[in-house]
Amino acid sequence: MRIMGLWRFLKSLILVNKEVPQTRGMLYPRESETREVRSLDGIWNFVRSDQANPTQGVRDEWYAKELSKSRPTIPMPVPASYNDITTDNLRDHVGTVWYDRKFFVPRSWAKDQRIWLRFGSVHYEAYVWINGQKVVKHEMGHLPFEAEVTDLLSYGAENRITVMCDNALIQTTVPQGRITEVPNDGGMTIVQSYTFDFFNYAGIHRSVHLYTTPRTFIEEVEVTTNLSKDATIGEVFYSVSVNGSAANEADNVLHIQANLYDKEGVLVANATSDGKLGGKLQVNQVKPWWPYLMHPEPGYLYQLEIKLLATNDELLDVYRLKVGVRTLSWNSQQFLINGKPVYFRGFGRHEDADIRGKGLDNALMVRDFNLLKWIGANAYRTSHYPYSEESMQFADEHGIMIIDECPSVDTENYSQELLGKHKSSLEQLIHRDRNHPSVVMWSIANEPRTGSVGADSYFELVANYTRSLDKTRPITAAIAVPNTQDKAGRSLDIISFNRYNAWYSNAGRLDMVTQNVIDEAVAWNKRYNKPIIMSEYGADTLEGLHMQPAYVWSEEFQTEVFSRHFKAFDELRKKGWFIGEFVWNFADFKTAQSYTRVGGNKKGVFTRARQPKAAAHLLRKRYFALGRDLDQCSFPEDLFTYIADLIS
Ligand code: BDP
Repeated sequence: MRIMGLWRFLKSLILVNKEVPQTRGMLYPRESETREVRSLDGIWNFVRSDQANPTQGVRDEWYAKELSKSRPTIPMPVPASYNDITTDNLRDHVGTVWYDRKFFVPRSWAKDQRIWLRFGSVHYEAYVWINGQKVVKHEMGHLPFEAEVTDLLSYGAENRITVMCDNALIQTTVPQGRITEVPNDGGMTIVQSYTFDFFNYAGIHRSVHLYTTPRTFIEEVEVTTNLSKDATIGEVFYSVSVNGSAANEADNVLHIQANLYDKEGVLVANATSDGKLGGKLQVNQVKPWWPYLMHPEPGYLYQLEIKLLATNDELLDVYRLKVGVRTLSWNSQQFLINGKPVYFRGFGRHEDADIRGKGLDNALMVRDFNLLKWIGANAYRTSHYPYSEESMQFADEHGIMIIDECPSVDTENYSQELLGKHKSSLEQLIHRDRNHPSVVMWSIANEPRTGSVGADSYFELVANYTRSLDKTRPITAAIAVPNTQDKAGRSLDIISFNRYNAWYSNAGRLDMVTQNVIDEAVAWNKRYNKPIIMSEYGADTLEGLHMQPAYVWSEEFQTEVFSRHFKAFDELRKKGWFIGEFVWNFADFKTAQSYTRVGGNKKGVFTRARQPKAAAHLLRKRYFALGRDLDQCSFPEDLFTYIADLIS
């Protein structure tokens, strides 16, 4: 018996590198002379299942007719998390919920086109029906999925879409959680627990689109770029794949006409491909893509126009996307963009706001970018999951560098099934984000338990898989185990570490920050001989709480904690391999309920309503000072408040 148990344990440690499903298509929906896009956002009908009976709706075929025929419905906005919309305990619901709505499909769409249904993201698992017919199932929050619905729609008529969404997290989902049945005052209840420190918001989080394509259409576009040594000539390599029957006709050699336009709309390069549908555009006097404050004209984007043509030059399809021309490189000391060393000054963040939770909100996104630029940040990490496609496009436009993180948080209990899902999350992420110039690094996990048995082979497999999908960007993970215990760093290109000196260790001891930060960064570098980033540091701070001398939770304390870290960072910068500092967190955010959280995590530099705490003003001075010192940026006029003639 004992031997059998040991054998089972040992077998669970042997992980093999199995194939994961590959994403197809999923270009961001854009209108063109050959494509139409229609939003299905708005108010949908909503039903929650009984927690004890989550599959009842499937068994009783709620999707076969309007939801309101099976259960009373309530109105629910899309996109939004459903949790904070109502006044009852929907917030803590575990299991499935249902959405439906009706929409018209115009008669004109019936002719010679294909229709696609695309979700920006549904957390965590989604099942979709159109007019009662099953369309698609997708597992994994924060990532898009789509399916063709051409043959399921009624044209010139009303249609119905039904979505079932399941928020349950278990040990083999990404991220992981646990579902348990525990006694309560009513008998037994289902409880969802998780170790990660943000609320498990759920629902249809991003936009739902219907879009049309021609019968034969541009399904994929992949772009990479290069710069000449003196950065005057840019190269844009494009590769296209096509879906549709015209691609299979023997005498029809499809080809691509690729046109590149600058910001003023002037054509700066063009090329015609052969039947392999790929090629190169050369841009003379190129304007490279630079990060914010590293160059007077950051975030420069060209527009790439891809035209799919038949043998007789008949235009089949047109798709346009923005392209930034830049190079990335890295070694054991530095990370460089366009040949220039980068020092990251940024944030860990969350997609989080009151009422809408993790729902896409353009007002919030634009406000956040205004604050990022106001404070002089040049980067953020999409802690701890992929952020909206709209925000990635915004980062491209504004020159904000992104460390793009997959949804694996506190990764543990390594198993073959988890490995498959984890790899799939990276495959979906890279497929979605590979063309964004703002994405400069992949983060394969946050605070994985990399000291545990099995962590070394698990992360080697995850990192190698990520590298096999994209060789143009380095790989990191935000690690929190002590460096002496870590088994993943050897598989990474850049080491990021999270540590809360004067908070989770030596709470309140401002005299125990600077040297500890220096010592830990040095130890990581010594162990792996790779560039080092401090990817999280900070202190919970209750807006409006003031205490002098500084005391934990006060605005004074957060300011002091930051300042002690700045001292360490400046020492470390002299060493040549310390390449960035990321505050935890950009803004206050909601977490699960716990006695360590007052209304959520309060480590924000901004409140949840996006107003600055005292430390924001200090951080702003530092980020601009670094920008001036390293990249010769100029100071905003209001950076220093006038005090007296003697001080400037
Ligand atoms: C780190 C986690 C982050 C938490 C933070 C904290 O990476 O998600 O929110 O701690 O506790 O360990 O504030």
